[in-house]
Amino acid sequence: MKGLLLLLGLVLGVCALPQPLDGWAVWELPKSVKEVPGACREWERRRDGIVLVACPSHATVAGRMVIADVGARMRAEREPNRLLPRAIDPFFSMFRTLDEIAAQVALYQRNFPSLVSTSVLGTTAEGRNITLVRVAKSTGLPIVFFSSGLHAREWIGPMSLMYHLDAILSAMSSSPSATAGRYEWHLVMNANPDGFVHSWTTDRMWRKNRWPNNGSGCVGTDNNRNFAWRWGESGSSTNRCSDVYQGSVAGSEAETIALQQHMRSISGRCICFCDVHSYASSWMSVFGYKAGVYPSNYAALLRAMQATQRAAAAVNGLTYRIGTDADVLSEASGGSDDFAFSVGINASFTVELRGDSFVATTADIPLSGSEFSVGAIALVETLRLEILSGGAASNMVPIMAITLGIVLVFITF
Ligand code: 0X9
Ligand code: ZN
Repeated sequence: MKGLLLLLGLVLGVCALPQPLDGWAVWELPKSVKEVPGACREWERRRDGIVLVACPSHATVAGRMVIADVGARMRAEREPNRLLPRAIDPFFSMFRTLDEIAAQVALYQRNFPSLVSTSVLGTTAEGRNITLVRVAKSTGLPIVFFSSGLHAREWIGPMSLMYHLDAILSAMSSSPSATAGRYEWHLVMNANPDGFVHSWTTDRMWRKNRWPNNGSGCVGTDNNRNFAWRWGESGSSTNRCSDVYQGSVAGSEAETIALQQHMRSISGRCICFCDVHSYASSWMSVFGYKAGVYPSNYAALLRAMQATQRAAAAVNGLTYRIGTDADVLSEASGGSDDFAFSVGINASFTVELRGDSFVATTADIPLSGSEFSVGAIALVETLRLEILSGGAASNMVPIMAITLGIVLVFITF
């Protein structure tokens, strides 16, 4: 009992400690300014080249304030959201650690043993498992593969994917005709568990994995620049200290290898891949490697994204931008979605969830989770119906055409 109290005191004590960034503000510097002002630290270097800095309250900064007190914002990530509606599981009241996410998945597995199963897709540098959660009520259904957490600091991603898992399980267990029951869901909550743990324990803004780089003090590769299709062509770096380091060779990283292998193994049955990131409120399709370049089935992908945009906007009023990755954000090759498309998963997307920072608020969790889940259902339903009608979203079309050809040859002779 005494030990328990001591432990409780220790935990409360640690939680009450001031964050090193207490009272510090995050500023967006004007585009022309690349130098970090004296008292400040670099916070984030955005893809558009704009630098965000964290500065103590007394510093005068010429720029736009993005977060007034980033220390308080970070502490709030672990404070329960008191406004969370009662109907929503308290799991979604704050950001959750790797272990808490695993425990919640195990709980779902215990509660819905006939629907949920898990398997291991790979093991990381630090020996953690990359776990696949599979949800299906029967065999042979079209597969939908969603992955999140490839970028460590994007904590809203795993939370939103967990929200989707919760939503499909409630729907499937309460109604035999639920839309979610038409699919075999493959969900990877944490595609980069080492990086995720590092972002919790050491550096909140960590993005890459944690594999040490030979001959360099800088650790890690950006997994979303390491996939083995058009690797190293655009938006990535050969500098091992860069946040967009592409890795030593294409597909060199444990996380990339695990996802690539899984994509290849399911591509014949997989109607949709989506990689979940933050933050830009955009739902994008391939291609990411080059702007102004479109897959041959882009019209179908655009129709699916439009349905998603409408459905998601109806939930909380936020309209996600749509288009290709490279057109909406910026060119970057070696991404997961481009690779999935290259192995025959003909509908391949990246979603950038809501928020004004990688450090989102706990209020963002149910908002992001609900609009992501509703948007995802609209996306896959549009694709499924399109495929049924023989439309351009199908990767079954060539297979069906070949089969029909063979049958015709047999009939003729
Ligand atoms: O740059 C990325 O990897 C993603 N944006 S983020 O801010 N989450 O880092 C966008 C990836 C889009 N996909 C491709 N470029 N293939
Ligand atoms: Zn990301």
